[in-house]
Amino acid sequence: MRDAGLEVRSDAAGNLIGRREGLSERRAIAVGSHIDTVPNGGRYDGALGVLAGIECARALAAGGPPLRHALEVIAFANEEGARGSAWLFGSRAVAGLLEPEEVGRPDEEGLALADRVAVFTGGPNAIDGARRPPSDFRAYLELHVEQGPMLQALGCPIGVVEGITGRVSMQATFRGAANHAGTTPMDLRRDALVAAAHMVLEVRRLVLDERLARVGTVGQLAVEPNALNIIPGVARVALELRDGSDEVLAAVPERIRRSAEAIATRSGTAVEVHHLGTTRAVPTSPAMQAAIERAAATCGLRTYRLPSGAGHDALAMGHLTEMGMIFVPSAGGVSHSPRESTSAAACVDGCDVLLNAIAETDQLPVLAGEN
Ligand code: HGY
Ligand code: MN
Ligand code: MN
Repeated sequence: MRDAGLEVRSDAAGNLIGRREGLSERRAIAVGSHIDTVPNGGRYDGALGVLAGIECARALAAGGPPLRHALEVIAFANEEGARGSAWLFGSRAVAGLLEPEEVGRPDEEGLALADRVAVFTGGPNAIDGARRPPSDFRAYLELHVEQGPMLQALGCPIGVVEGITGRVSMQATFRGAANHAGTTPMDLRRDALVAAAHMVLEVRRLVLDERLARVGTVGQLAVEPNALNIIPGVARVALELRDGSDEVLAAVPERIRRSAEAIATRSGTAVEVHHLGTTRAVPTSPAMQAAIERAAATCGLRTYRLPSGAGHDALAMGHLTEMGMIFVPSAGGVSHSPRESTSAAACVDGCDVLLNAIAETDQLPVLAGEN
């Protein structure tokens, strides 16, 4: 970031922030995305937005009209929540949206996010130091691969995101009785994994048959003692459901809880259901949608408006300031996989539109409180 004319610092949540002052206004136009990814993920999810932000800063430093506003390029930490299930961790720390319970919950290695962050920030409550006021920003823009099939299917180079999905994440731990796989009669078993297997299919049924949410996924399963010849005593599933409507998502925890308890009763097991978190859906700003469309027109590129089924740091930043997202096509709509791919030409298109969207945003009316 430094060779792009940016002063670089890291904050108390592990985000990296590069900043260059503007001609007259202190508020920043912030761009960026996340530098983490998922296990066995792809090379574009997050990385494209960070590299494009740095490239825009470099281009602006090398020439072009000086901006009225400051420019910030932010590389957010732990957007995927691969550590401790708190997704959008770095950006929600900036927006002040992290729940104490999330950062205090031990993760799969028994360490809480607050402990992990304290290692490099010097204190368990330092995460609050990452929080920033709305008055720091004029707007936030994020370039990201679509991670879906729409743009490629339409042959359209640029997506203008209308809104970012909300999500409910939960955990259900079924407890039965570990026992000998060879000597325990089938009718005397209390098999926790059988209960968890019913839960996996129930999430799918609730979404497909009852329309509980737009999508539902069980992505994690842990079995104890996890041995070939032992009837599983404990089985833990982690699940998430997503929808663009907060009202739809509000009904999810109680419905999932009821289903888990019914499965436990039928299977002779006990179940503990934890609601890990709810992230509200956030619309993008109409002014940012229009700025992106003008920027794409300047680049001679067609656009298409679409919702995002994926979560993004822009969702958290949308709680602080006007927010917009630019999508470029994903080959085959694939993401969160080594097969994730976006052409170099599409990445360049996205970067060009991001640069012009920064310039368009810089011309928007100055907000009160600018100094
Ligand atoms: O899970 C998501 O939607 C994003 O990739 N973090
Ligand atoms: Mn992702
Ligand atoms: Mn992402």
